[in-house]
Amino acid sequence: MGCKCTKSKKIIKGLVIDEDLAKTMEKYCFTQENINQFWRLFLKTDTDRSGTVSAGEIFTVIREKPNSIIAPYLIEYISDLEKGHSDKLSFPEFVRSVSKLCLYTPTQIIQFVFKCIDENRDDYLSKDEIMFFLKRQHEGKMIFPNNYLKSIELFKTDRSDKIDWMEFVRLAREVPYIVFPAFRLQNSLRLYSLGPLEWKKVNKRLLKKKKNDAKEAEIKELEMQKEREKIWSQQIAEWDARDPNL
Ligand SMILES: [Ca+2]
Ligand SMILES: [Ca+2]
Repeated sequence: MGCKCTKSKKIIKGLVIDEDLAKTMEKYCFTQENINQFWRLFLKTDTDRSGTVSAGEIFTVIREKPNSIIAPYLIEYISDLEKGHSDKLSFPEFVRSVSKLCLYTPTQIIQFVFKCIDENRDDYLSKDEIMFFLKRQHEGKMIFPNNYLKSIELFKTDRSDKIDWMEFVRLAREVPYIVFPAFRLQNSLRLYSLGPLEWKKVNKRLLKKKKNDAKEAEIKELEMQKEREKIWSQQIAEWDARDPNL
């Protein structure tokens, strides 16, 4: 079932709701006011007025520096989301990307970090891949402190070249700073976009929509079942009414 909440309030000046954006609004059950808020944020973020936003521009608006420990996570997130385009986001892409990250559950955040580090995309992490991720530099300076690397070296694994998802969850518990910046990024994006309270409301609406959709699917299935039973009973009746002499 669609969401009726997208029809309230007026569209603000300059904002164009194309098919792509309308789909995102429907998917995330956004109100018109939510999209207006996103538009205001987009204009504020797009400081060079290019019509797109870059990771650097997002850093400014969420008050982070390019050498902050959350930088590698945001850069990975944007480049992974919009592969094939560029490292710049149009307005519909911006809304979609920010929303996706803001609505991630804690497990999804850890999965996202796993994906960021899994350079060769084989669904395993090697200690080398983790080291590579942590050795990132900005303008010749290390982003992560040296003791981060030491903790990874000391972390006991069954095999240092094949850390699977379950083992990574254990690592994230024992060495939380590896996932902590991603949670901080989510918090900042929530704070500077719709605000934590509004994100809670969006979550509630999404949950309600999910329940309604499940209910509708159940009703549809029952109707189909009734229809199938009707056809069967008609066929049985025809069978029973047949002339036994034929
Ligand atoms: Ca720009
Ligand atoms: Ca890998």
